[in-house]
Amino acid sequence: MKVRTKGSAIIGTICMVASLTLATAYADEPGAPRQARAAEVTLEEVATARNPTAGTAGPGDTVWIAERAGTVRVLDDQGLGEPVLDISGETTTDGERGLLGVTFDKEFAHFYISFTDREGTSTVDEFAVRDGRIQPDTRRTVLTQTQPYANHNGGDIQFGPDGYLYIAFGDGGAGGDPHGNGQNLDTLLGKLLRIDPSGGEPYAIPSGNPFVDDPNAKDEIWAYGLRNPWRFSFDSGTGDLLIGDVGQNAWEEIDWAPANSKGGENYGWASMEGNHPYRGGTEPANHVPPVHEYDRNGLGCSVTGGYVYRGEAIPDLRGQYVFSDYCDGTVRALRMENGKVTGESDLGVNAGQVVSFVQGGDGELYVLDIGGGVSRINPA
Ligand SMILES: [Ca+2]
Repeated sequence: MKVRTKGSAIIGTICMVASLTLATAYADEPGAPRQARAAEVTLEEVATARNPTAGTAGPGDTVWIAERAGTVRVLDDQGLGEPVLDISGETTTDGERGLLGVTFDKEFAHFYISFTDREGTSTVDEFAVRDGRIQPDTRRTVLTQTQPYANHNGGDIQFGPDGYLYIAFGDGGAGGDPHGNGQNLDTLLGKLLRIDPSGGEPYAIPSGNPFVDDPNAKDEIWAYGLRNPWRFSFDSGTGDLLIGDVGQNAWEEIDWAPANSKGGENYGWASMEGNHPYRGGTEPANHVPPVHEYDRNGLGCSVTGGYVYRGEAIPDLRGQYVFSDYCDGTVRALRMENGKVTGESDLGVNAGQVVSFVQGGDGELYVLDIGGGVSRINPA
């Protein structure tokens, strides 16, 4: 899913082999420095899906899993059920396309899907939900965005603690942001959006959005300067925002904003890649640098943002941001205090080609391998 503009499968294989080699070397050197484990965990594969891409907590302690080709299936204690939604005739799986995001509103009254349609146009649709079931005849399109290329669609959708719907779009694709979308406030590409789907038809703009008074900027924009914010989340404990923004060739990054942010953050792309000027770019004066970055020389080549763990089962992990990488599925954790990373560790488990995390209603985390695995992170 991270699929860059070049042979990603090969990159992924190389990354995976390199990391296995590193892990082995580590084990053979008792004197080598070792990062303290954030917590002792194991992965339990609880289901196998068909190319799962995203998921969300559903009503009644269920977890709803989106499959890339266009189906949604519900995971409960009986396992993964038959599809409850099937839009496979309306999407494609070329490039980085497909069904890319799903979420409920806070009351489980509406279900939202984010996908690329048969023309590659990013589309967010809404369904009413009654008694835990999608009502197909209530479907409506909330927002669309045409895409110039097949990659960097972003597509994650999440409701914030403010009750508004946030939508992440990548820069439109190709490589190096050829149209300058990241820094252009007159496009929704390369942005995190904030809209109110229940406040108008097809949606309302929250009055506090940062650019509503700027005639040269799209009112939907919450934050900008993003390349491919494939996965983002809100800390269910603090309300802070965390974004995993996939890098171009050198730096993978995690961006952060506090719960009391007024929006308008410029995360730098394509002037910056992580903390580094990109292609001779100049750092924007208002650049908000990542709270964490990593290069391509170690673990991975395409960050997959996750969640701050707020579950009960793994007390040592509470308050840490759990994330991974598509090319090296080592599950990692960041300790954070007031927006600063104070520690980084790996959790000693590898979840494969990690395309997404899902936070269950109980706060426990699941990790999705695009190859099929749906695993829960359990205490060891
Ligand atoms: Ca950035």
